[in-house]
Amino acid sequence: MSEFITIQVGQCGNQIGDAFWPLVLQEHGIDTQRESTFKSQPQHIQPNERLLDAFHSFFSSSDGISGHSFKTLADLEKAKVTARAVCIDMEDSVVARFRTGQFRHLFDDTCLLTNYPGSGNNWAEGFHTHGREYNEKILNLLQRSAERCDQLHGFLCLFSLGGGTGSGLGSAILSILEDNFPLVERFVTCVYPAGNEDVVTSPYNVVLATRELTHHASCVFPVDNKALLDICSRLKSSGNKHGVAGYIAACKPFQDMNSIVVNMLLHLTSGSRFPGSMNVDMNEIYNNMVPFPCLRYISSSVSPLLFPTSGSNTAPGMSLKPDDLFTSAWSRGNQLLKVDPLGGTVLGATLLARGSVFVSDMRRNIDRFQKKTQFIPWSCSDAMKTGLCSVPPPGLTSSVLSLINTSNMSSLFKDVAQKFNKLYQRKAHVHHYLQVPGFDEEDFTNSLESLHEVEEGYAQLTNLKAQTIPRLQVL
Ligand SMILES: Nc1nc2c(ncn2[C@@H]2O[C@H](COP(=O)(O)OP(=O)(O)OP(=O)(O)O)[C@@H](O)[C@H]2O)c(=O)[nH]1
Ligand SMILES: [Mg+2]
Repeated sequence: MSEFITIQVGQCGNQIGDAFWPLVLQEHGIDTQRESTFKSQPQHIQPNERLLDAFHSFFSSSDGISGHSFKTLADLEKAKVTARAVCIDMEDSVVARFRTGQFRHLFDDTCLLTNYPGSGNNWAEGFHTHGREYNEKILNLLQRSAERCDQLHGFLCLFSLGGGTGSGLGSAILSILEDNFPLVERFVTCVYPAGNEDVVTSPYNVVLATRELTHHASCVFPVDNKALLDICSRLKSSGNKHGVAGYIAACKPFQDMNSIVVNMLLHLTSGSRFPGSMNVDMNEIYNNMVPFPCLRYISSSVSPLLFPTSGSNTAPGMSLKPDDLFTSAWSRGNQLLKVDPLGGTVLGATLLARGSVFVSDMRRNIDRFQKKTQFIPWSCSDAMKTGLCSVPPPGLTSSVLSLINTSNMSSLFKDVAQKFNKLYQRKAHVHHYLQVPGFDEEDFTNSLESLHEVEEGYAQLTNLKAQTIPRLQVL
C-alpha cells in the first residue's frame, strides 16, 4: 500500500493535523477513547486484513504492523505505532498538543519541531530566517521519516498562506522536498485567508508563498476560509436561532472548517490506501489533472459535507441519492474554494466515489458531468479520471469527491493580486520584510509577476475555441 508523510506547518497546518489523526484512526475502526471497550467501537467498520493493510499508509511501527489487529489507542501504544507525521511550528502551543494530549504516544517526539515566538505573520521570517536555521534539521526529520517507508508515495503538506510560518517555512520545505526526494510527489493543501481577517500582512504572505507553490508543489488543493465558513454556516446555522452570526459566535468555526478539509484529504487519498475495483492513485490524479506545469491548482469538494469531529454526523445530506451526491460534489456552493468550477473551461476533472456506488451510477453521472462541462478543446470530453474505492468513510454508505482544474481558478489569483496591490501601492508594512536578511524588494515584484502568469495562464483558456489545424501535406 502507498505510504504518505504528512507535513504540518504553522498553527493552521497543525490544527488541521489535529483534526486529521483522530479521523484517520476512526477510518480504521480504532476506538479513540482509551478506556472504552470494544463494545463502544464504531460499528460501521470492523478491522480486517484489508484495512490493516491500509494502516501502513499513515502509520509505522518499529515492531512491524502486519498481523496486528488494533482496536484501541492502548493497542497502538503497545505496538509502538507512530503517525507518519512531521509537525513544525515556530511557536509551541499547537504542537504541544501532540506532545502531551490524548494522542501523545502516536507522535514520535523527534518529529515535532518548535521554536519561539513564531514568524510574526511575516513570510520572509518563515522562509528565510527559519528556513535557513532549520534547513538541516528539517531535512533530517524528513529523511528519518522516509526511511521508515517501504513505498513512499507522497508528501501531504498542510499550512495556511496568511501567517508567516506556514506560508514561509511551509513553502521553503517544498524546495527541500523537491531537491532531496525528486521522485516523490508533493501534494499541498493550503488555506487562503477569508479576506476580513486578523493578519494585516496576509496579502503579502499569500503572494510570496503562491510563487513557491507554483514552482515547487506537484499539485495544490487550495481551500479558502471564506468558502469553508460559508459552508459551515449554511450547514449549521439552521440549528442556531441567531443564524450565521449566532453560529460563528457560539462555536469555534475552525474546528468545523478543518474537519471539512480533513474529509476531503481522507477521500483524496482513499484510492491509494484502500482496495477498489477502479482505484485511483494520487500520482494518477496529478498526471491527469495538471496539463501544464504552472496550472496545478485544483478545486475540490466532497459530498456529503459533514462535521465528523463534532461527534455525530449532523449535517443534512447523509441520505442523498447517488445523482444528488454527485451534483452536490461538483456544485459551486460546495467547493472548498470560492470558484465556479464549471463556469469556465475544464482542464481536468476527477470524480472519486467511495462505498456503495455502482459502476452504473458512476457512468450515468460522468455523462451528466460531461454534458454540463466545457473541456479544453484538445482533450476529448471523456478524458476524465474516475475511481471507485470500496471502503466508505466512517458512518456513511457512500461519498463522492470532485476535483476540477478549471480556468476559473484565475478569479482566485485576481482577487489575491488586488489585495496585494492595495497594500503595496502604499508600501505599507514593506519595511518588516526588507529587514529580513535574504529578502529583497524584488521578491515582491517577482512573486506578483509569477501570480499574474498563473492568472493569465488560466484566463487564456476560458472559452477557448477548438482551432482547426490544417493537415500536414504529404509531399
Ligand atoms: N481553516 C483554518 N484557518 C486557520 C486556522 N488557524 C489559523 N488559520 C488562518 O491562518 C491564517 C494565519 O496563519 P497561521 O497558520 O495562524 O500562522 P502561522 O503559520 O502559525 O504563522 P505565524 O503565526 O505568523 O508564525 C489566517 O488566515 C487564519 O484565519 C485553522 O485552524 N483553520
Ligand atoms: Mg503561528
